[in-house]
Order: sequence, then C-alpha cells, then structure tokens
Amino acid sequence: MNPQSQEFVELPRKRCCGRGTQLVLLGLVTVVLWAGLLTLLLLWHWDTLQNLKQLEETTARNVSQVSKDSERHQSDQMAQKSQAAQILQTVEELRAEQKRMKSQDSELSWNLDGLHEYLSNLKSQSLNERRRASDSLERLQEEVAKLWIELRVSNGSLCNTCPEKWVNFQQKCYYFGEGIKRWLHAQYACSDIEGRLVSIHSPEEQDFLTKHANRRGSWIGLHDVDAEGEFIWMDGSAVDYSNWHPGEPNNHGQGEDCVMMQGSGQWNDAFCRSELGAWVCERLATCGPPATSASAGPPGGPPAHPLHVPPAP
Ligand code: MMA
Ligand code: CA
Repeated sequence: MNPQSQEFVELPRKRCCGRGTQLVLLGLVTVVLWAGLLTLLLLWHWDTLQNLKQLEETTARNVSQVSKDSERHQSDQMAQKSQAAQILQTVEELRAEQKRMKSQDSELSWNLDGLHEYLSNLKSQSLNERRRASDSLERLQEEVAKLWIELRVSNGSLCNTCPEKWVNFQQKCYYFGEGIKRWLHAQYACSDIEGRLVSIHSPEEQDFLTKHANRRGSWIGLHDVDAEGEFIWMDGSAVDYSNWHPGEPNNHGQGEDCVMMQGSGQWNDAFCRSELGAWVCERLATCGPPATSASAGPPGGPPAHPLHVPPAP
C-alpha cells in the first residue's frame, strides 16, 4: 500500500458543525426539496388546468360549430321539404291543367266536328239552292223562248226551222236516236246535240211521235227518280197529258223510275239501267222571217238554241 494514501486516510476528519446544525440543515434541505416538489406539482397542475381550459374551449367551439351545422342542416332539410312540397303541388297543378286541356281538346274536337257537319250541311244546302235556281232559270228561259215563238207566229212568222236530221212538228223539232242505251246515256246523247229527252203534252204530239218512233220502244223524258210515283218531265214542264199502257206505271221488280214509249206509243215505267234501242230528243224550232213585210219585234230574235242553257258552275 501507498504510504501517502495511508496518510490521507489516516487524516482525522474535521467536524463542520454540531448535531443540531446538521438537523437544521437536513430540515432545510427537506423543506427545499418539498418546496421544489410542490412547485413542480403546482406547475403540472396549472399546466393541466390550462390544457383542460383549452380543451373545454375547443370542445365548446366544436359543439357550437356542430350545433350551427346541425341547425343549418335542419333549415336546409326544411327548405328541401318545402321545395319538394312545392314541386308536388306544381305537379298536381300540371296534372289538373293537363286534364283540363284534355277535356278542352275533346270539347274543341267535338265543336270542330259540329262545325264540319254544319259546313257540309251548308254546302249541300247551297248546292241544292244553286241547282234549284239553275233549274228555275232554265225553265224561265224556256218560257221566254216559247213566248217569243208565239209572238213571232202571231206576227206571221213561220217557226218550224229544224237542224238537219231533226223532224219538225208544230213549233218543236224531234230527233229519233237509235242505238243501245240506258236512260241516262240517252239523256247525255240528247244534250250532246243541244236538245233533251222529249216531253209530250197533247194527243197530236203523241200521234206524231208514235208514227215516227222506233217500233221496239224509245226512252222519253219522263221519270220519278227523285220521288217514287211523282213523275216529272226533264224540262220541268207540267205533266198535263199521259198515255200510260193499261196497268202502268207499276214500278215492277227492283224499281222502275224511267219511262219508255212502247212501239204502240203507250208509256211504261222501266228500270233506268235497261238498255233500249232508241230514244227521242226535242228542241224548240227556230223562226224564219215574218210572212209580211211588217217587222215582228226587234231583229235578231230569240237565242239560236233556246233549250241550251250553260250548266251551273
Ligand atoms: C216487264 C217490264 C215492266 C212492265 C211489265 C208489264 C216483266 O216486266 O217491261 O216495266 O210493267 O213487263 O208486264
Ligand atoms: Ca212498268
């Protein structure tokens, strides 16, 4: 062992203080230590408090934010609900409007149908009136032409001029057509040569026709096409003479509305679509110059073909 260290160890320890002082020092140290510990605890507590306060504040902020959000959400939801209700109402209104329009549409189409019917009635009415007016005009022209002829005859004129192939009797001309035709086509054949199917008004005229007409029968201008049993002449003149075969008219079979003159000259109502071999047309004769030099009315005279009336447009 080192003698020096031996020396050091062996140095007698110098006592610093007395036992009381030591105790006081120990107490002081203890107090200081407790104070430090307490300070630390207090600091920790304060810090914790601060943290808690912060946390509380944050939580309060969050809660208020959440409640604000929820309020906003609620109000949004309410707005959406009211919007949905509004949309529903609008849809209902639209449906009602659609229904109303549908009913209006059907009413309009009903009205339109009515108007169409009214219009077509009006059209047919006006057509009928036009036809009646044109018939009356034709009859008046016929009357005028006949009066004119009578005037000319009374003034000494001879009114017996007929076109070629026409036969004169009194103041009329007759055309005895031959060929197979139904009544309607015989009518067309007459109007093609500015005449019409014959009308018969006296036994003399009938005798003349009987002598000249085809032996197998000819169509004449008498018919009851418009009303069964009501026979009328094509020229609208009165049915003031008749020469029916006994038992006729009998409207035999499917209906007989057109009249033919048999070979004997007697009349028979026949089926209008029957094909007969002959027909008789007539027209008024034209007048020559007066027999004397005395003038009979204005020069020019009646229309060249008094029976020819232009058809209604
Ligand atoms: C035919 C036809 C009629 C007519 C009778 C007369 C059979 O039918 O010409 O129009 O009335 O004969 O018997
Ligand atoms: Ca008959």
